[in-house]
Amino acid sequence: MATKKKTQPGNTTGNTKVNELEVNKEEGTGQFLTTNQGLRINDDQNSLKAGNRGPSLLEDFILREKITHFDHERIPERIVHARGSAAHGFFQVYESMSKYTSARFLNDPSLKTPVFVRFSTVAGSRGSTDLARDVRGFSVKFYTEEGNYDLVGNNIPVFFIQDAVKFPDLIHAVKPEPDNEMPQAASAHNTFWDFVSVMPESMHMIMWAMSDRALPRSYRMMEGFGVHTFRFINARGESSFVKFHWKPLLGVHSVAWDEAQKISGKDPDFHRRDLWEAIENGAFPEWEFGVQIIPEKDEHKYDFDLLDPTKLIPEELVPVQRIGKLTLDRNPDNFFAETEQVAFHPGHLVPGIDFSNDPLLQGRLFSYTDTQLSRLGSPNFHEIPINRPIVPIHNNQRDGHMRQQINRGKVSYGPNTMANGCPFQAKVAEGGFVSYEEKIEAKKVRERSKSFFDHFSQATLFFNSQSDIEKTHLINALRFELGKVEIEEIRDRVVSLLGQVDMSLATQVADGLGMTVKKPQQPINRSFPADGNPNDFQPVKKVQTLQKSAALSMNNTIKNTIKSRCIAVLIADGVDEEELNKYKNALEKQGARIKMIAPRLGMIKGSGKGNIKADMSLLTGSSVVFDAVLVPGGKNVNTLVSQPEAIHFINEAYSHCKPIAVSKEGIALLKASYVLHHLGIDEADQMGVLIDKPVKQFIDAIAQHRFWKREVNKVPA
Ligand code: HDE
Repeated sequence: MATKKKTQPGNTTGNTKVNELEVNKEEGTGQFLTTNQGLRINDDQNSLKAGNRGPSLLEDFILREKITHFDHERIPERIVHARGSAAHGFFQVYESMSKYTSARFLNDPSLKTPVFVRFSTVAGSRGSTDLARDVRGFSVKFYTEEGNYDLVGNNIPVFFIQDAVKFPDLIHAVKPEPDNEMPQAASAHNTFWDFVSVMPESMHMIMWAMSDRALPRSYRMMEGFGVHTFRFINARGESSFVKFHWKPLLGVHSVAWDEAQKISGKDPDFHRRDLWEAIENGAFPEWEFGVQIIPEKDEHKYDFDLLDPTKLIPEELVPVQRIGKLTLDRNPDNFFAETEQVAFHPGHLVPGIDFSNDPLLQGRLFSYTDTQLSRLGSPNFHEIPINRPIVPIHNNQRDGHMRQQINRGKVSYGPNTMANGCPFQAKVAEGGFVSYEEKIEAKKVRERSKSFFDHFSQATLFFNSQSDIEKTHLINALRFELGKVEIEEIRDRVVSLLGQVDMSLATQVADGLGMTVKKPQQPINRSFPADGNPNDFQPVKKVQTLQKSAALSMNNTIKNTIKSRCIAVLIADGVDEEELNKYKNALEKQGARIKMIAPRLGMIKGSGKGNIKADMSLLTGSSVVFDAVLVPGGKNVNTLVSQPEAIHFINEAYSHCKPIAVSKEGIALLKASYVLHHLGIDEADQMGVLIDKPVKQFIDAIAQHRFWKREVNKVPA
């Protein structure tokens, strides 16, 4: 049946050519403009006035409705994780995990569970850059047939603190300083490092946060972790401990720190755009869901405490089983309605999953409902479409701000007889949730278990597991961050804490700061109760049984794909079309995205008869937002050599260790740049600079992501 073309009342855009597909996506297509009461509006251009030059009338209910709504458009941003981006998708388990958990979405491989996933930074406000050195949030809402399950994790498997009571302090310390609201989205300032310097439990997380993990290339290329130990419970009520992981199928990759800072200026939406565009282009991001399962009887087997969120379980001790896959395949329709209003909560559980007694997790269980009440403004936040479960809700909760559900009948209490006892409780066999019956015999105390006191061993394990380049990046990050700290005593304390992790690390950081590593001040740990004896609260360092863990280094990640990588092609009039097309076709076949960058926008003349459209000019396109650069041959090279921006493009790509491929003629651009002053032609190949080489070699180089070894000779940024 032929579809009837919709008319567009009131479309007065005249000669603007509107893309029909986009128009059809718009909610108001073919509809009249109305008030929120459904009244059709006749004039949205003029307010009601006493005469066309007279005062506006209070009676203009249309004006008042519109302005009132506008005045209330903003809601408080999240106190942490304010800056975020999200997408829809689905999750499917590979094989039934019923041996360990009764959670239905983990039992049935034929089930496709819808998900909504939000990634975020922690410290910055909503409008801050995506490229801050920061932990990234990785929150997954599973809309399961048994209700919503939220896994609200991070891209780093441990946390700064062990007890929820310290969270407001940590966040106050890292957020902009309260007198002058500076710096935005940055931990490089006095208050953060002051806190760290007297909280040795943060040392393990500091190692991660100062590593390149805190500078992801893309949300699609970072791992996710549940952080806390949780419980799986099977149908027989048996429990095992479990740690959750997300493993990206594109590998784990990062950008360089200098690059991150520049991207923050060139494109502060870099991660948001990357996620959005990948999904729009059909390059759907994928992660495998991993679990480390620890039998209940092994609770005390390790030299760290499973309940301590500053510790991970090395994969050498408990391997990660990959049990399912997450795919993100749809962008939100509306940022506010979905990404902003989504309300995650570690306490949104389904039968088969339960909490451990991790004191950080326990505190979170209070915080997330409380924060939604303040942010979304009503206990009915579960009725916002993005938060609604896919199963019906029946209970005796009623009313409140913005209630959507229209409950029928007289009965809003239980037990009752007037509604035959409905809604009634579900037996376990009917999907009723029961908490795990953990035996607890304890005194009521404010105390921390001594098993939480080793603050350094895993920090050392992390440092030892890094490649040389990763160690250098980490050291430089600490030099940068502490270099921004103005109070010398704070630097002294942090550097001496680093000495507890690794003396070579501390010495190198100290060298960069022009200081020496001092002996730790006593007490190292300043967080002890008023009546406590400081000596009882000092960290201990156990003898490390494991020297290295391969999974902790990004150097060991997957490097076998160029899918969705962005390649800049520098062109100008006279570019060799044949060569250009050969590269373009081969790269696109592997899933890469090509952007043509020319001295100006518009059509660029090829060496033959064709014209090539420039996607960006040297003014709008910057090397820092690309993964690799290609300079095809032809007369274009002469023009490029005369353009300082083109030379800068190559220099930056080189100093950020990106693969560069040039044609025989393109070598002139390398000569005009810094590259061939730093690199001998004979070593260029191994350093990811390919001169007149087959396209296959370029593809392999892009899959390597970066040639960090270039940095060994200290390349200027
Ligand atoms: Fe959160 N955290 N958090 N957190 N958190 C919030 O909840 C909180 C912690 C995490 O994309 C808030 O809805 C406390 C660890 C993510 O919407 C708030 C403590 C981990 C997100 C809150 C922690 C996280 C949040 C702010 C210490 C990693 C973003 C807005 C006890 C496992 C969720 C909101 C999203 C958000 C409190 C510690 C992850 C204030 C009190 C550890 C990914 O409720």
